[in-house]
Amino acid sequence: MERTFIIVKPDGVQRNLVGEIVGRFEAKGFTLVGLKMVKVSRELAEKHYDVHKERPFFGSLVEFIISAPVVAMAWEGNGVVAAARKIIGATNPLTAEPGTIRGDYGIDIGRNLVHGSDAIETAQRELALWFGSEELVSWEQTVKPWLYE
Ligand code: IDP
Ligand code: MG
Repeated sequence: MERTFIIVKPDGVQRNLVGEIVGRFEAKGFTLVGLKMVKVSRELAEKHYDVHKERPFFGSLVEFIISAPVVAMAWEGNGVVAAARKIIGATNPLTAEPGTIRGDYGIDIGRNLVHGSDAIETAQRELALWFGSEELVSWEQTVKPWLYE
């Protein structure tokens, strides 16, 4: 089953929105298969954002993600990678649709609350970077027949 990697960034944790953000994915029906609070090291931050290392905002992005704890999560379900990106909303919270996490709770592109993997391969890379295999829990939700035909 497909999995994706989600982070509640430091702004989401500081603003007490962890429960709200976790709840969006839970209510959709996706399965939580990994969850931990992390004080991110500079090394992990730079690896995670490696694809952006030539961008002008790379420095501030890394400084921000290491500035306070984050909540890292793995979610599982059919089509979860693309669906999670829709639940999160556009990168800039000002243009993100209402009803999305960023559209409902954010203003500034550098304070957009959540990270979500942008493709299945990215999700696999990010999950391997952030979680040990023993930290990811395979389990069957008893509600599954009510979520999937
Ligand atoms: P995404 O988080 O929607 O996938 P990316 O383009 O992968 O967006 O950028 C990673 C993160 O870098 C964004 O979530 C945002 O926090 C930050 N970011 C992206 N573009 C800008 C920008 O133009 N200025 C400042 N920060 C940016
Ligand atoms: Mg991205």
